[in-house]
Amino acid sequence: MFNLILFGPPGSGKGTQSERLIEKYGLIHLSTGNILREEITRQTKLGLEAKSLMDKGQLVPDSVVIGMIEAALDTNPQAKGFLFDGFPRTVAQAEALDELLKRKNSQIHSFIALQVSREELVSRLLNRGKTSGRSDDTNEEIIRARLIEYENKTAPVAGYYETQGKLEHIKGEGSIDQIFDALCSRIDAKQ
Ligand code: B4P
Repeated sequence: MFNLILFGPPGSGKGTQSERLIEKYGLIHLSTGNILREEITRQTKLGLEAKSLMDKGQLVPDSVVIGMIEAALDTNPQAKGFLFDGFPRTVAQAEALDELLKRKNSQIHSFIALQVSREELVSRLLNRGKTSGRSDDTNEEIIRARLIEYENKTAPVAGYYETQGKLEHIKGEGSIDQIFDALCSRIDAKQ
């Protein structure tokens, strides 16, 4: 099994690169953002609660996303490995993930953080908002609130994996192909 966390602020390219990585390495893509948006589309109770937080640029409660990941791990017992995209976003989520994987006699093998400047992130997200229909991408104030939430609650997750000797950084600016190649060489070195 090979389990990878692709980490970085909103707009750093996690979703974009994940699409390519799962194809190349045959991993199951677990994006908590995508799962939450599916709940919103289906107008479930969870989706409606999540939408009100996401539209303010805030994180959804840990218990909700941990439960979603647990269910996704359980429904894919034969997986070659998982690519976690947008999860964990808090240290509590990281601890819970370690515990869930331990129960399956597995662990995180690689943690790669994409580094992108703040102004580039804002510009990418505003640009995506023009076509994606995502309500959290259309307003600059909400985008900046998401970046502050990231600095306060999510950035410390990198330190958690650093103490495990797993943290690696990659420059997330440049062409999508260049970044993909850099990611693949780090992943290949781990397999
Ligand atoms: P996510 O769906 O994870 O959204 P994101 O961080 O905005 O997207 P991502 O980072 O994947 O986008 P990408 O860079 O690929 O989360 C949305 C919300 O859900 C959160 O704010 C939170 O409320 C909630 N949530 C999700 N997970 C949670 C959790 N675990 N706990 C609590 N709450 C949670 O793409 C951005 C844009 O950049 C695209 O338009 C892309 O085309 C462009 N781009 C990508 N690479 C580029 C490059 N190299 N050059 C130029 N543009 C590029």
